[in-house]
Amino acid sequence: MEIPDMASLKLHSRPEMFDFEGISMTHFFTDNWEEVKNFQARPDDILIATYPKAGTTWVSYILDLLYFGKGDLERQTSQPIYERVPFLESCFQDLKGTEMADHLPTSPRLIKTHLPVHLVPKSFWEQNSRIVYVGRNAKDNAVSYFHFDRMNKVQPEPGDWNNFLEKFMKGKNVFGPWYDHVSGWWEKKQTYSNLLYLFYEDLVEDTGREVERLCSFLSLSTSVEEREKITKGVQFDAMKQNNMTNHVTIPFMDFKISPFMRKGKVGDWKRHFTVAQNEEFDEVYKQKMKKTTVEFRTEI
Ligand code: PPS
Repeated sequence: MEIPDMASLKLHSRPEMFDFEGISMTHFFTDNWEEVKNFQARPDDILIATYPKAGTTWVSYILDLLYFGKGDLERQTSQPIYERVPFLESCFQDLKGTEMADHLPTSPRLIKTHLPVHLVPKSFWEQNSRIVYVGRNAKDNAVSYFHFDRMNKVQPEPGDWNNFLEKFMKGKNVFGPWYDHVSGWWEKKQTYSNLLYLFYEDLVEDTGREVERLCSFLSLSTSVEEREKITKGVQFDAMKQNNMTNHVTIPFMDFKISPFMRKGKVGDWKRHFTVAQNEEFDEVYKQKMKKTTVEFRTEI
């Protein structure tokens, strides 16, 4: 079977959002739902799970380099990261994440998902696959998601910043409420030992330390030199310059509006939130997060 090329896709109209299994979704992530639900995970699969804009691409690239960075130059220079690490539930015309994953020649397979924990295909749990979750503080996550929805023509119109923030606080974004996502996965970690929960803020603070943490979780004996090389290669500026990781090849993203590799910072929210917005956000946050023990840093 021939997998279509992302660059050939013609998708120009913004989708509607609707309720699906308790969260807001667009058809791009539900059209292939039977295949997603019945996806056959393997014991050596590594699932990279995140709320959108929490550092998916960053951790995908780190894992790709850890496993396949040595030797396969062709992979590193001509295969975009979204092909190396398929987006499980995505269905852009004939380009389906499940089929891309099924056709991956590599072992382990690295697979990306934005699904909340309760919607993850059950075979991942049955196979005891390893999962790396990345969480990012709500304020920076919201800002990043806002700019993404502005530039990505297959996302719903974000409206203006105030409008978007109201929607975010109500949990009406694609893939549902941030609050439930980060806390649902956090609860899962208490009972499922093959889950590593990383924080975007920790990655920014000390990427090398987090790469080491990943190696230890995955039982990889990557040398110090190799880890240092990888840590350098995955810094924001390097990934922004790298056409295999900066998403320039995706035709429905308008980089004139905002680049995919936008800021890569902790605390950029301060340039977006007004004092009033911040106060309201903190109030809502307290309510929504009162039952969970997961904690985020909004500055480092
Ligand atoms: S997506 O579309 O959901 O897969 O996006 P995702 O990759 O999860 O998140 C994109 C944001 O992550 C930032 N990013 C990085 N920050 C720091 N260092 C590195 N290396 C890095 N790589 C990606 C990216 O810039 C987006 O955040 P913002 O705040 O918009 O810049």
